[in-house]
Amino acid sequence: MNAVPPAKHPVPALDRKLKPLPKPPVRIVHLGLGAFHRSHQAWYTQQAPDAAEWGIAAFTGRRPDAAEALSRQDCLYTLIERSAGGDSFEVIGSIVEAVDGADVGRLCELLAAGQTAIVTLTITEAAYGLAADGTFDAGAPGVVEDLRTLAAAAAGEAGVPGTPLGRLVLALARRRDSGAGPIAVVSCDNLSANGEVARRAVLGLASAWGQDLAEWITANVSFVSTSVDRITPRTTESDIAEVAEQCGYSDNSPVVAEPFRNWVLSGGFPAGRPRWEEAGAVVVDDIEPYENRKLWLLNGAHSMLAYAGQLRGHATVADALADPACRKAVEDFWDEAARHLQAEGLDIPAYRQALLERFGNARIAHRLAQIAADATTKLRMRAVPALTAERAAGRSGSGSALMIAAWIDYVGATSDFQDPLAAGIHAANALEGNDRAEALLRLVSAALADDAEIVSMVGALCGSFAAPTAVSATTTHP
Ligand code: CS2
Repeated sequence: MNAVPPAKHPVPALDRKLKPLPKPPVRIVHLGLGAFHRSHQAWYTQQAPDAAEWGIAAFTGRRPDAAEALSRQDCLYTLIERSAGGDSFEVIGSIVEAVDGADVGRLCELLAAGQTAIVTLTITEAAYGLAADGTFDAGAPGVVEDLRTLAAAAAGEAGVPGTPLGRLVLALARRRDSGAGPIAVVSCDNLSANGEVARRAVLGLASAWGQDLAEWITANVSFVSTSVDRITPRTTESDIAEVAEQCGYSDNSPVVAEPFRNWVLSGGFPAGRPRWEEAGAVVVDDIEPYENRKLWLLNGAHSMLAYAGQLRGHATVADALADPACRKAVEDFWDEAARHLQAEGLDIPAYRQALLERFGNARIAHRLAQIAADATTKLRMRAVPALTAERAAGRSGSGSALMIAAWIDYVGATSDFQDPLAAGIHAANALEGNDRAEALLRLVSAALADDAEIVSMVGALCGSFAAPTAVSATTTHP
C-alpha cells in the first residue's frame, strides 16, 4: 500500500498540518473500518453542517493494517470521486481515531463515554451470524466462542470476544455500568431489515451475559435500519500514485468511489446525530421499499454479474455488463424482481436506467471477484425473495433462479472463493448433477431446496454461462 512511485519532487505526507481540517470530538464509533465506510458514512458526516461536533473513531475488523496506515496520516485520506468524465479529489477529516479492532479496551472506553451517541456498522452481511431462515444462529462461526467468552466475562473472568458484535455487546455492558445512557446502533450492511437483524444478533449474544443486559439493551439501544449505496472498488497502487501526482502529497489510504451516493435511514437516535439529511441522506418511516429496491436491483444484478461474468471470462462489472448474455440475465432478473417492487415513488424504470449507467462506468474497475464473496448470505437477500415471490404468484422464477445456478457453476469452476459456509460448499461439490444442485441450494434456502420443481429448474439452468473458450473445448469431446 505504501509504494508510491518515485516522484519528480519529494511529496509531503498528508496530515492535518498540510490540510488544516478540524478534529471534532468522538461522538460516533464505527465498527468495520474499510473503503466503504470511508466513501459513505464518513463522507456524509463530513458534509453535515454540524460536522465540527461529530468525529468518528473507526475500528478495523480482523486486521489492524487499515488503522495503522490511516493513523500514520492523522486519519486523513483522499476520496477520489471517479466519474466517466474524470476524477476529483476531496480530503476527508471526519475520522479522528483509527483503532485496531482487537483493542476492545478502547471500544469499551468510548462506549462508556456519555458523549458517544452512535455506533455504525459495516461488518459484512456474513458477520451477523444469520441462519438461512434469517434468525440468529448461536452455532455460527465465531458466535459459539463469543457466547462462551461473554458468559465468562459476565462472571468477572478475563477474555475478549472475537466477532464485531461480540465486542459490541461487551462494550454495551460497559456503557450500562457507566450510566452513560441510551445510544443508537446503525447497521450499514446490505441486509434487509438490517436494524432488526442487528437487534436480534446483539440480543442473541447478550443473552450469554445475562437477562439483565438483554433487558437494558432492549430499553436503551435503538437499532436503526438503513439502505446504503455507493459503489466503492478496492483501492489500487495506481490510485495511490494518482493522488501523489495530482494532489502533490502522499496518501497511503485514498479511497475511490462513484459520484452517486444514497443513504436512507429509519429509526431513532436517542443521543442525537449529525444533520446527515442536509448532506443528502433521507430519513423515512418505512424503509422496506427502498431497501428492497436497492438490494434486489443493484446488489442482485451485481451478484448475477459476479457469477455469470466470471464464468464468461470477465473481471469487472463494466466488462460483464457489456456482454449481451450477462446483460440479458440482469434484465430478466430485474423484470421478475420489479413485479414485487410496487410501492409508490420507486420509479423502477428510472432506477434501472441509472443502474445501467452506473455499472457501465468503465473508469470504475469494480472487480467481480470482490462481489462474489459470501454468496450464501448474499443470495438469500438478492435472489431468494424474488424467486419466492414469483413462485407464489404461479410463475417459474427462472430469472432469479439463474443467479443461483450461475453461483453453483461458479463454485464448481473455482475453489478460490470466500464464504461462511465454505465447508458445506466443498462437501456439496463432491456430489453430482441435481444432487449437487440441491445440496448447494439448501445452503442458500432450505425452503427452496425442499421443492423438487425448483431443484430441477435450477439444475437445468446450470451451464448457461459457459465461456466461449470452454464451449469450443467441450465441443471437441463428443
Ligand atoms: C456489492 C456491494 O460487493 C457487493 O456485494 O454488491 O458492495 C455494492 O457495490 C454496494 O452495495 C453499492 O452500494
